[in-house]
Amino acid sequence: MSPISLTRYLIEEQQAGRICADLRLLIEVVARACKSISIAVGKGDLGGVLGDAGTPGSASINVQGEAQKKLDVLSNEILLETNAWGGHLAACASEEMDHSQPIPDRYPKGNYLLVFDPLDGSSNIDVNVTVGTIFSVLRCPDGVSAPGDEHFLQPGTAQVAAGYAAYGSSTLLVLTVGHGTHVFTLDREIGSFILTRRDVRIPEETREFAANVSNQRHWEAPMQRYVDEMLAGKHGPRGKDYNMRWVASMVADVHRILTRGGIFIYPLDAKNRAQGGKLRLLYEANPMSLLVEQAGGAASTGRLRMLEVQPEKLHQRVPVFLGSKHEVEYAVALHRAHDANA
Ligand code: P6P
Repeated sequence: MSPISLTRYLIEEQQAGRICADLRLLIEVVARACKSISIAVGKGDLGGVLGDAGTPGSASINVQGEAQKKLDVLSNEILLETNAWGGHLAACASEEMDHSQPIPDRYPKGNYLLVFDPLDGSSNIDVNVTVGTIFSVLRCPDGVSAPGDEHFLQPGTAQVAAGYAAYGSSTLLVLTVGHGTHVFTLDREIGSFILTRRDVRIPEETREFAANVSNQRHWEAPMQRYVDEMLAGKHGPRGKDYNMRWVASMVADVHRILTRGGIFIYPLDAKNRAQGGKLRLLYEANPMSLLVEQAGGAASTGRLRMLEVQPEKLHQRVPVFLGSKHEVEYAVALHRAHDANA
């Protein structure tokens, strides 16, 4: 059978009545932007786009308080420009922008909101480690012609599509429109994303965890216990040896989990407690959680199903536990037991 391109997959989803033409167009445009970002990332030093944005001695700092990389800024610009004129969006929001940005009045507006992390894991760019783009699609509320930040504050269950592009040894687009999670690989010779894994399933059990364990002393007690138990191996309470991986690029860690199972944890810790966590809800945790749930996994803040969190701020941060269902359930149970005895 001839390869199925992203375009053909989306047309078949539209013909099956699972998505509309506007959403199909929006996803195609985001995929096109990701191809452009992949080319920019792939040039590395030759493209003059590595290193920090801003000028020597005057770094460019984003709303997160993080030093922006040149590729953060470039990726954000690519996503905004590519999505401006198509007529399928009402507004965009980004990790790299303080506030959401309406589609310019000179262009037609659509019924969707797009929120993204244009280049997640960008601290890894200068050391040539996989980075990615994470995106989430929401409906613009009916009757809202000039959406603002408050219209993006929808729970993860409201997402109509979510995905990421991974700029690694190959460039991948991993996508859900609410009917399974699917992997597309960029064929650079024809410039198309080709369906390479349909309906990914995450094993319910795992022996692999992803955590920045250097933060363990700052975690809440149940999470310190959780990781200690795994480190104790087969002679410990869990009765099995675990492996650990931490790329410090969520896209890379989540893709490994979608591919072979595992659990990704970024617990609340003393350093980030005031902000509510490290990872952002709207454009990291929610899209990744929808992809993981659509692949048979689970995603939680440790105390609440991630997709049911009601956002209160555009750049809200949350603790994240996602991946193999039974492993996430165990971590959640430790939180519940801790809270019950508090
Ligand atoms: P740490 C990247 O900055 C990011 O937002 C995620 O991609 C990644 O999982 C996490 O932060 C890494 O955090 O504290 O280990 O650098």
